[in-house]
Amino acid sequence: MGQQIHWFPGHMNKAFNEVENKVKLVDVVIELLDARAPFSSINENLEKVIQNKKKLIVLTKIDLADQNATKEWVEALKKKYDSILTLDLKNNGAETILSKAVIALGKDKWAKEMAKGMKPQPIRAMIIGIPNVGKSSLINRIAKRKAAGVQNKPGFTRGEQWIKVNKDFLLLDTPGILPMNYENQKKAAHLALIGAIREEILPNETLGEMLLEYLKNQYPSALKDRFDIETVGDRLTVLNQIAERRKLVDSVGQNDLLRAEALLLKEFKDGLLGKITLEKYGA
Ligand SMILES: Nc1nc2c(ncn2[C@@H]2O[C@H](COP(=O)(O)OP(=O)(O)OP(=O)(O)O)[C@@H](O)[C@H]2O)c(=O)[nH]1
Ligand SMILES: [Mg+2]
Repeated sequence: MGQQIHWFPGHMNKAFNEVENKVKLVDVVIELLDARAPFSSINENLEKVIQNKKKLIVLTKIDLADQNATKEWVEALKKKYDSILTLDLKNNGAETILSKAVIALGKDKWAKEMAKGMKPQPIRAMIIGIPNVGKSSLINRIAKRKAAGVQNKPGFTRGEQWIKVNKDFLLLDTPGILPMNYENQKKAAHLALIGAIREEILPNETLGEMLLEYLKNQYPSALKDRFDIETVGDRLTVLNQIAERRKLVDSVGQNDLLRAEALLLKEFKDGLLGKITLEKYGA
């Protein structure tokens, strides 16, 4: 393929430094990972920065992911991180579940405070994650009907707004956006397929090829169910079939394969091809 992935060290460092600074303010870091590509959405570089913080991993968009694959990811991630949750933001219980997990991770801090004769202080947490992973959705969900920030109390950095989730749990109201893993093309492609990379760092042709190859091997019925394609042939054959089924015709009356490919990618991203996970644990 040979495409070069553009790398912007300046931007990356700036985004990373911002997260690094904010992490200093909290006890618990909540990192969101897209359940369709957990491996590519995790930022390994951050591990060094947050060594002494508790880490809670939340798999998001589980409604779009393959349930069995998600279960396997949860089991695997449990071994590596302090706590793992899957959150369905359409479910009312999300706030309570998150709160319980955060407070459980803060118990050590409380023990230390009490040992020093202090009154246990609320656990402070922040949400981090790559673009489009659901950070704002989760914060909005939690912030709903909550009192305004508590920034006027001593000990809080000016300009930082905290959402008082309950008496034991304060959440920083702005998430940390993590730079993405561009270090290899496969990860970048997965991030583009799930919509975490907006710029066209990889051409649709490359993404279409990868997606079709993956579906053929892992989810052969997805194209049948959506586009009535019985056997998955090569990319151009499939694109022609999609163009025909959806009546996508270009200005000279030919099947419009560019639009067919864009449509395929969009429908995958929107979950219309079914519940599909691009990365299986251990695969
Ligand atoms: N299907 C589904 N969509 C979700 C879920 N959570 C968030 N979304 C959608 O994903 C998109 C991105 O969500 P945001 O909450 O804006 O993500 P973000 O991490 O704040 O994104 P940036 O601010 O761009 O970094 C929105 O269209 C949400 O509606 C989920 O659990 N399932
Ligand atoms: Mg956001």
